[in-house]
Formats: sequence, C-alpha cells, structure tokens
Amino acid sequence: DPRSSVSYYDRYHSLEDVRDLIVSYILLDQQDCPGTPRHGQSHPDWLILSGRQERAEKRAMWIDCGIHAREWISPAFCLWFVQYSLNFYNLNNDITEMLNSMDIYVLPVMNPDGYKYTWTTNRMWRKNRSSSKESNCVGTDLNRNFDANWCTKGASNRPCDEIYCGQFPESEPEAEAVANFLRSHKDSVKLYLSIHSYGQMLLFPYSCSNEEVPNYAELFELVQEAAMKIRRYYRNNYKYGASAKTIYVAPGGSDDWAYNLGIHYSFTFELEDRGRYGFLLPPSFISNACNEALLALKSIALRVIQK
Ligand code: ING
Ligand code: ZN
Repeated sequence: DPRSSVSYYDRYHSLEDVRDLIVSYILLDQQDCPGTPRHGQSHPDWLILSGRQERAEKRAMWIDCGIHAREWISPAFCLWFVQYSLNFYNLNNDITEMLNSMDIYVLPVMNPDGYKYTWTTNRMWRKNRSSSKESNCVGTDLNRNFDANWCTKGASNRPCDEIYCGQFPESEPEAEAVANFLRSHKDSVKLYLSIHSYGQMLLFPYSCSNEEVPNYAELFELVQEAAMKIRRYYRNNYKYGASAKTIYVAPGGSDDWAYNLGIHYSFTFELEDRGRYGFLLPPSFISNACNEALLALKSIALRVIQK
C-alpha cells in the first residue's frame, strides 16, 4: 500500500509515485472504507472526492495542480489535500461540510510530461513537452493556451519563449482535456482553483486584461479574508487581488477561461515562497505551504457554499 509508506509532508513525489498514489486511492474506493469519503471513481489521472449527498443536485469544485512543471509545491498540495480529505472527513467540521456540499475534482498534475522532465532532465522547465515541425523548440505554456484573449500582450507567439501560447487556443491536449471536462460539468462546478508557485498570492480574474469582473468586490472580499486568516494563523503575508493588477497581465490563463465559461468563483493561488528558494522550495516547507493554502481554500469554499 503506497499510502502507508509515503509521507506527504517532507518530500516531493515523482510522476510514477503520483500515479501509484492515484491508483491506490481508486482501489481504496472500491473497498469502500467506512469513515472515508468516496473518491476516485473515474479516470486514473484525477480523483473525485465526495462526501454524503446533501442536496439533490450536488455542486462541485475543481482544483488543478502542476500546470507548470517546475512548481513542485503545486502537485504536492493536491496530493496532500486528497490525503487530508481522506483522513479528516467526519473529524474536521470544515472539510466534512465541504465534501458534503460539493464534489471535489482534483487533478494532481495537469502537465505530466513537463513534470517528469523536471525530475529527469531540467528542474527549471515550465511548459509542456509538445513539439511541432515549425520549430526546434519544445513546449507550450499551458497557462497561455486557454481561450481568453488568447496570445495577446503577456504571451508570446514564438515557440522558444517560456510564455509561448501555442498554435491556437486549446492546441495542447492538456488544456483541451481540462476545458472539455469543465465545459461538460459547468452547471455543477461553482468554484475553480488553479495552484501555482511562487510568490504567495491569492488571485482572481481577470489576468488577461485590466478590466474588472462584475463580481470583483465579492471576489476581493473572499481573498482578503483568506489572506487575513493566513496572516493570523501562520504569520505569513499573501498578496491578493485581480491577477492583472497584482502580478502581471497574462492572457490565455485557465482561471480567466473558467470565469468566462460561467464559473464565477475562479482563483489562482501562488504558494510559498516569496523568492528566497522560489521553485526550489525545500521539502521542509511543504507542510506549512500546504496548510496555508488549505486554510485559504477552506475559507473561500465555505463562503461559496453559503451563497
Ligand atoms: N504565474 C502565473 C503565470 O501563468 C497567472 C500567473 C495567474 C497568469 C493567473 C494567468 C492567470 O504566469 C506563475 N507562477 O506561473
Ligand atoms: Zn505557474
């Protein structure tokens, strides 16, 4: 059983480990363990966490991790969150309420080829690993490949660049798969969350322009409250606000696309740190980084459930 031999707090996991873990969760689900939420009913690349059904039409939330290969704390958070949900369902009120009110779709590594490449060849790789005849350079930035002001200022149409937008919106199978899933679940999915690093920020649309979204004030309050809790409980500072103003203008991002699809609670978290270690966040930081992100996620999700 890989679950018992693996620690979520003090090391990162290779793509093979991640796959083993997901399969072990699916097997666990088939055994129907008492006291754990149901999970992993589907495709082995993602997991469905689900508690007791509280209403006829259950709402859902989506979390993706690892859209960028080198941001290792991101997949670590997704795995840690799945384990936390399994361990504390029916023990912790917040996670119990979340899972009873919403199914949670977790995609632990959106960019598996890139992630693998950071383990084997180049630790600082960001994009996916797709290639084309037109260029010798490899990789598209998956967070520039979604159909939201695609490939305008803040993205690049040159395949050798780190922020290459790809040949057309959803040209990349990773982005297309996520977009297809969300399109076919858009009536139930109320909350979208994408996990990145680094910078310590809680962000919401738009990234692709300086325009304010219609529910700007509401989203601002949600991230403000979440950042306040992180400051209070963990004495750590997170910036918060609309992405374009808080970080930089970036078109083609998944959160903007999800927002425009109609998922009006759409967020991107940038986890620890603020740049001392950056993408090379030491494993000793995993636990604190995940706890902070969990606190923010709980804070926002429980508010959305009340709406
Ligand atoms: N940052 C994000 C990036 O893709 C971002 C910032 C957030 C862009 C939301 C678009 C939408 O550049 C990192 N660290 O990748
Ligand atoms: Zn990123």
